[in-house]
Amino acid sequence: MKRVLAVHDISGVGKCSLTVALPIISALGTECSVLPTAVLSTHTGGLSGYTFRDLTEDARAMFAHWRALGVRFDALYTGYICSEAQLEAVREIAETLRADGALVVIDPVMADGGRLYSRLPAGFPDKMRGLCAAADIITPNITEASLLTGREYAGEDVSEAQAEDTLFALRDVTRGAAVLTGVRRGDKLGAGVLGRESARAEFRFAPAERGTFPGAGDVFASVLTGAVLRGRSIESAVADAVGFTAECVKRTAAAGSDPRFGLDFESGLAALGRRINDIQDA
Ligand code: PXL
Repeated sequence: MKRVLAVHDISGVGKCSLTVALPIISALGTECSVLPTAVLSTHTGGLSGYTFRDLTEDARAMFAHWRALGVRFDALYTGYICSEAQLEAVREIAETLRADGALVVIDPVMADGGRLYSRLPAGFPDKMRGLCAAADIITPNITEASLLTGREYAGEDVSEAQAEDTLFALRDVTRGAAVLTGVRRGDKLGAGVLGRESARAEFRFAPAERGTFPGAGDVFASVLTGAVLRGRSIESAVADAVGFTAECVKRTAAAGSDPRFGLDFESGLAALGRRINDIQDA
């Protein structure tokens, strides 16, 4: 079985980060080891009064212990990182694992809706660009893409042509493939992907719901990572991730639950696991 090292926070309530990555990657048949970046009572998106324990000091020591034990990782998958010092430690870990031949997936979680997440310092996007340079796959949303490429943020409504331009600019930020999330087409929402050697971007869309859904980006990137590790092409994995995330959003909206507390991904997990695992067996 392959093993991925997931580097995200634990938000105790409000399904995102590790509470999403662990079950999804496990359901897709890959061992998910974790390096928690911070422990919070809830995520910081639209919920106030959360507790926050920064685990920056633990990152290097945890990784050093695993090296001493001879633990091997087939992939690194990073998300919410909470300080510039932690970004630097994670960048070193990414370089080390990459030299070992691991797949490096960087979700540059730092901003949405045109704004940097609260608590993150102004210099964060520049340093995040350094981490993306070590990636095989990066998965920014439109705001994060503008921060990484230095292109102006002009709102969430981007044409496919603009999204393709952005994907080409993003590919200069990484050594790998670029995936852009949150791309709209009419009343649909999806993602674009530009493979390392591709001459053209490809897009996948699914019906969208109104409103914002914290944690949706983590669901998307976790499915993408799990699917690629099971041997799916990046384009197929993007299609899997768009389809699954849209189903979760639809269920959550239909249930009328408060979206700040996360997506109903659990109800779809068994079917997702069967689909990806069956394709492997076929
Ligand atoms: O889902 C992204 C995310 C992850 N972790 C924390 C967050 C957010 C988004 O707000 O606050 C702690």
